Amino acid sequence: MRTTVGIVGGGPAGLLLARMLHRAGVDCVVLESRTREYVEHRQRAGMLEQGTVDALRACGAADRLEAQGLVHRGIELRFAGERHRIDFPALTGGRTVTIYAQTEIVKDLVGLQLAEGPPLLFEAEALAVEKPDSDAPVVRFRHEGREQTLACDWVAGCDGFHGVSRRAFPAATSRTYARDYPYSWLGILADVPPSCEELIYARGERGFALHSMRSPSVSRLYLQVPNGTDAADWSDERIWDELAARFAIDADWTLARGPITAKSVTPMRSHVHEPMRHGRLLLAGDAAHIVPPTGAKGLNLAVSDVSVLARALTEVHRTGSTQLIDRYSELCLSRVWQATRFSYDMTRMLHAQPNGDAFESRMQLARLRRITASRHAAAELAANYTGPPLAV
Ligand code: RFL
Ligand code: PHB
Repeated sequence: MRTTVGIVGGGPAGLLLARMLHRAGVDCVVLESRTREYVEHRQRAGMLEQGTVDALRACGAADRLEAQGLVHRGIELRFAGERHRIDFPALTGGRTVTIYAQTEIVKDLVGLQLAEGPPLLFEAEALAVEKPDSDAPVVRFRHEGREQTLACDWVAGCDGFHGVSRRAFPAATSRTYARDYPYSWLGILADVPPSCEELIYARGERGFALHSMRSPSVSRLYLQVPNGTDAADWSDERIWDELAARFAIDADWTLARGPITAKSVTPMRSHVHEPMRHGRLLLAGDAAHIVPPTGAKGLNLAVSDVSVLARALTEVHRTGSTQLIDRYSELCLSRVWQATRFSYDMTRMLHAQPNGDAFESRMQLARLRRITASRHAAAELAANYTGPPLAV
């Protein structure tokens, strides 16, 4: 098999890149190791920056998002028994965010790609990206029980944190910056209308909690738990009791409970791989960087990477100019590091320290007080949360 751009991974990054390239008339093929069923039901992100919504709209993949997405104009911060609203449009000159599940974005993109192309192969596991520093890189993959090769002009490594693309970078010229956090998130989906209109980020001595949602009838909630926690040790009743305790304020407020339909534990890490390009191999999304979910940046960064990448590959294909592709890594990494910083700050400001560090706890409260007392500090949070405009 041969194509212009071989895309490894059919998550949001790979699928959106394929959609963008296809509309620009650039040939590509997507190889996805899992089944369609699996990728369409993997529970993950839910908060989309305006730039992400715009990018999906620009490539004709936002019909359902526009009909069903929930536009949010703020978030609530809870701490010390108080609630404080951060008003995004007022603080950012009109920016909002949209709640629409990653599962639905993936379903929309898979549906479009299977109907209109380009080729999307499920259960096609890339084994290695070979000769990335030549003019003719190759992806070796296993599909339908046999090993095959995809010869390409360019390879986009969109295969997530555990993918194989990153391994094709030479250790001597690349580097990973990483930070693990001493806590994880236990996430649940529940068939119950959300108890709030906007997301609630709650900080307290019992630990962090987040109330998000998927639709007017489905809630998504998260609890800070110790690393190594087994979701099976948390009964539904224990989860609801703990959530209710963490969201409690010095006023009447009730958390509605309902049947829990999914439960999983996610570790928290920051991870940035530099550079994002080696020869004709370009990384995008979680393959290049991971952020803790507190800032809700992971999916949004994946979309901003592929927006730059699609533009750069289209330029090379149409005009032969490598001007943009030569700046790919630099353009993406400046946004990546800002999102990494923001996610790190949000994470550290809101999670209880497992060792009960009293000084750190006071620092968290001081940061939260600053944000809720100063319009400048609140505007800084709002600008980061809603995200900067896309680079290209
Ligand atoms: P993905 O989604 O991991 O997709 C990679 C794809 O590559 C496939 N693959 C391979 N295919 C072929 N050959 C191989 N050898 C392969 N190895 C892997 C995989 O099967 C998969 O289909 O990466 P991508 O596309 O870069 O997308 C990134 C996002 O999924 C991720 O950043 C977000 O989900 C992060 N995230 C959030 N991001 C937000 O912007 N807003 C949020 O509200 C938000 N909440 C979250 C999150 C992530 C979470 N978890 C579980 C990590 C909440 C959670 C709990
Ligand atoms: C989600 O809806 O899954 C979500 C929202 C905001 C976050 C993290 C996850 O910060």
